[in-house]
Amino acid sequence: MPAENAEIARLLREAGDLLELEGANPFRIRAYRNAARIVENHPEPVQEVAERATDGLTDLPGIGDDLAGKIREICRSGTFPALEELRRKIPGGLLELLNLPGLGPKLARTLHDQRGIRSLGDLKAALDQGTLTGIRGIGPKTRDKLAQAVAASAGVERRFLRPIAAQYGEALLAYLKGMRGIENLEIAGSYRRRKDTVGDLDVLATAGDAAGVIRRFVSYPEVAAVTAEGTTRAAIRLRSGMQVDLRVLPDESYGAGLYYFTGSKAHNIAARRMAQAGGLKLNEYGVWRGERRIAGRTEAEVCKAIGLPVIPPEIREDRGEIEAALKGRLPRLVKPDDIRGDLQSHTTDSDGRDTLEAMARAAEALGYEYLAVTDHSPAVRVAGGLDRGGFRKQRARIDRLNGRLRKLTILAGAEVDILADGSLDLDDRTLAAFDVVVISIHSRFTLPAKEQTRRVLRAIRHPSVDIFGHPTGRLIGRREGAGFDLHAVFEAAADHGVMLEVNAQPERLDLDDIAARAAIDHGLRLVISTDAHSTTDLGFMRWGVDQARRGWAEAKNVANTLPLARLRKLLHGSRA
Ligand code: DGT
Ligand code: CA
Ligand code: CA
Ligand code: ZN
Repeated sequence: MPAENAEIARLLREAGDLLELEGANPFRIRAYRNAARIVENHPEPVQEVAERATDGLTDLPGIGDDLAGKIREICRSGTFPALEELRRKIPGGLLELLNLPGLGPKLARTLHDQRGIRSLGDLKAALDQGTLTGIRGIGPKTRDKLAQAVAASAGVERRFLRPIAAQYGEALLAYLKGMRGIENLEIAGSYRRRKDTVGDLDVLATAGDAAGVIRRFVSYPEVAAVTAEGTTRAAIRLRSGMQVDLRVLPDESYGAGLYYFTGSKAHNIAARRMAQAGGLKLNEYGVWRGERRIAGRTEAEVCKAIGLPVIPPEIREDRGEIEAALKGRLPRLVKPDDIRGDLQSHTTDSDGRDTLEAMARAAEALGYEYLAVTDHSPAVRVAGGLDRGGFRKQRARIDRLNGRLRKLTILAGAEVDILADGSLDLDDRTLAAFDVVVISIHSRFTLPAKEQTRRVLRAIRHPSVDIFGHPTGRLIGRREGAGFDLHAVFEAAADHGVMLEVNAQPERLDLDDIAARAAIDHGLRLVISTDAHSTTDLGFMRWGVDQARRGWAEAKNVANTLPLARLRKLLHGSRA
């Protein structure tokens, strides 16, 4: 069994977190986290890289001999000695505390050293009993914040970003496929609906030998616990914490089971109501007229029996898709093949990890017609933002590079910060000279809604702006987005010809599905951009396309499906 990249990354990250709790050297901590990110985003299994050549791993950016050794050790044994030592030294419950918003390693260490708090449960008890008084650095405000965080965490289930779920899910499917006699095999649920986060995986299979499939499933080497085991269904928890449900279905029910377990629950209820109106019963075993099953083998057959075309799983959310289907008005959702270029990317000139030239070659290799290079403006100091002189020099290099490139055109752009008062972080003449201007928020996410709205509206009205990038600024599971009035902003964007981005970074996917659809309903055009900070990040496009599909986006709603000449006209038009 190869170790998945996500699993290797998880262990490296855990080591980084534990080191941070220990108060270790920040450079060591960062080295682990960088390595985790590199491994996680690497397009091929890192284990294969390691096996191919002795220096394969150290060729990856940020991975030296030491980390390479640890990764090889993970591939071999599922862990590495330094991590095991850290785990022995530091209680695992402390890691759980770090997941609370506002609770950093320093505070976690104080809680541990001063009051022996080793877990979320300990913290809860200490708060309840009021024993967190009299600790230096922990005043009433901090206690309130902790109490809120603990209360909020109670109802929160753990969800996985879709690409991480994909790595665990695909590896499990590959393992199950190794069994002879498996026929159909698919992951249904939110995963098949391509939702941005996945609560658990719902695996469906058909096979002559159901008991054999169950046996193989519960013996998967990555299993941490078997939580249910029956004759046709079982459930496991993987070492990563991912839960997986398995159902082995009879052939004649596979389509009905697939339809049912793909969901969503709300869609199922609406579909069942439709079936009932036609005198039929719909459940996970089939479509029934009285006692007789009239469909069930394939999803297409099931849908046809209840009078529906097959609705793309991405939009099965009971948000009007059944009505649209009945009227023959289902959207023709945008596809990865429709994408002709990427409209947000970064290079080593600001905080990207690859050079302008390398980014251009990688975009060309993807078959793109254009790539907008949009390095940061000066306000994002940690990102090494460029000033007007920096952008001017970069422009000259882009012009020379465009002279040499055969198929690809680099569009000279910038990702310009929206400052606190809604003004932009570059002067008007500099802004007017770009081919494409993306604006975005990188600070002050918590302004009151009214102020935040005023700020964004002012930025959108600037005549040089083309695209509002990762509009809310949310980071899934880590940061709520900025709370502005989305509809007021959409209206202003429509008035000023500003396009809205669906940022394809797995942690952002911002706009989300609902907001993307609202933008389209406001007559806005979307762009799907990777916001790549390296050549491999350009591969994030598929996650952005999935999110746009969940927002009912067709190719015509997405600007970067246009050929370059038409895109240029559109960008030029927005400057009018
Ligand atoms: P998740 O796992 O939270 O990301 O979301 P899902 O949609 O994968 O939900 P899950 O795993 O609880 O259930 C998988 C599918 O099974 C769900 O999308 C629809 C179906 N399902 C589950 N419970 C019910 C139910 O009570 N009624 C109906 N009609 N369908 C259900
Ligand atoms: Ca699920
Ligand atoms: Ca489930
Ligand atoms: Zn950046």
